[in-house]
Amino acid sequence: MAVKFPEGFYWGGATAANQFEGAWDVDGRGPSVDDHFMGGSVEKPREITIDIDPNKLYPNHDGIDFYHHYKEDIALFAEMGFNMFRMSISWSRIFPTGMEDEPNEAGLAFYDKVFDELKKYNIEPLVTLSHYEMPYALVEKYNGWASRELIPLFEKYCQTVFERYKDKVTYWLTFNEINCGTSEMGALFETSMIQGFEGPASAITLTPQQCYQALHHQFVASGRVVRYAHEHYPQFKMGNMDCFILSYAATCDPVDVWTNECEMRRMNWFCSDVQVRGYYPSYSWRYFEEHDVKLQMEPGDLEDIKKGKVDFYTFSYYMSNIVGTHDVEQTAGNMTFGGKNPYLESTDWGWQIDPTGLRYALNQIYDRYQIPLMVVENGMGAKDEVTEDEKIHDDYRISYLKKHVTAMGEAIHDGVDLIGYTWWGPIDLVSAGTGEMRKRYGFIYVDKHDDGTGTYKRLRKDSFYAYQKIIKSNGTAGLE
Ligand code: BGP
Repeated sequence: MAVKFPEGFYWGGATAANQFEGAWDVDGRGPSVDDHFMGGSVEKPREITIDIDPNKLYPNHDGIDFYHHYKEDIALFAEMGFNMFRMSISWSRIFPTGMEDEPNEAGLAFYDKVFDELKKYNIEPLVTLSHYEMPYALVEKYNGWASRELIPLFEKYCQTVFERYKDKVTYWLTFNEINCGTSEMGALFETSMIQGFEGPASAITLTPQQCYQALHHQFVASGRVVRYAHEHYPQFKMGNMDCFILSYAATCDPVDVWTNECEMRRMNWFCSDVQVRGYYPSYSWRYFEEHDVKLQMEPGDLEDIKKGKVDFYTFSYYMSNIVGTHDVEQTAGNMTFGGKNPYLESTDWGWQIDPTGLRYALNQIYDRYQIPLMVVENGMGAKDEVTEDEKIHDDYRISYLKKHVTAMGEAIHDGVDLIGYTWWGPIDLVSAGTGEMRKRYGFIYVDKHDDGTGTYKRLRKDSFYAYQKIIKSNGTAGLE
């Protein structure tokens, strides 16, 4: 049966300010948390420093310099046929420390230019309000989302950008991969609780109490912001964003099946159950009891969560894992480690490639929530070779793309209300997990390297044309 995507389906790409804008200290921008992260690799975790050492390399400082290349880059996205572009706003470009009363006009003006450029090509922006980036001053003063004080500061920032861009942006996401906050490694990125910390990112220790308390603050912040948006800008569509790490039971031993169910709840369902349904799921109370979590709440918190339900559900999907109680070999993955599945192949970074899992995830999510879905990140990090005549033959990426688009077509045929797909890193950018440039996701190659060298020249890879063909036919051609 041929894959069929609905009319008006959104095709595009996804990015995050800290990973591609560069210009980290330009036009009044304040340092953001990720400006304190050095580069690493799978073997060597990213090093975090309290002070920024001019003799060290911080890859996010320059990113791929979208700040000065946005016109060229958006023209390339338009050439591929994008009708949606996911990006985030850098909070510290708008409020350099997060605590100013007045926003930084130069920062606001930059995003005006970006949105105007997108409009020129009829590309709809999808804006993440917080994508692993908060002003570092808020880490220093409040230890990130550990503190309730962040709620009003986040509200002020959101209200500022809502008012400024109300005629330019309709689709908004509150927190990127909020569910990563349920685990230590993810919480490091997601909740920025690294006050006074220096050393390898892997050395961070956080208790469940710290993680879930920080998440509670984010749920309240998200609820208030969504509610505010609905009341003041009825045209806005507000979404959540989860990192969906699908897991399968490693065996049919019922104990494995139950263990996996618990893992699916923790990793994939807990945060979206709160943000989509508007309340803490029934299973969370036992989990809190058994993990020594005592949430501190204030009157009105649960009401804010209830009144701030999202309109659509979005997620990233890269891979799947297996979970079980018997001997399970471990492999690396997105913000996590997980069991190795003997039926799947992996990328060079150990992420297991599972397009059928995407169809399965889409069905599971839609059955549970019955609201429109978007896949707002999916992609393959790989090492690319540039030939002498400046070509990049990335068949592996094309194959990954086709299989995942086919899986989405199947899910739509299954009855899932899927409305958009934005490939992660349509242009090469700095990896979040490892800080590497050589882990490339793009359809567009950027001449920028891990040692900081490079001309920033952009080149079209073979996958550029493959995606262009898929988009042009609205997913009916180019999948063979
Ligand atoms: C997601 C993040 C992105 C992105 C992507 C790929 O978890 O939302 O910011 O980076 O994963 O991960 P990585 O960059 O570690 O390869």
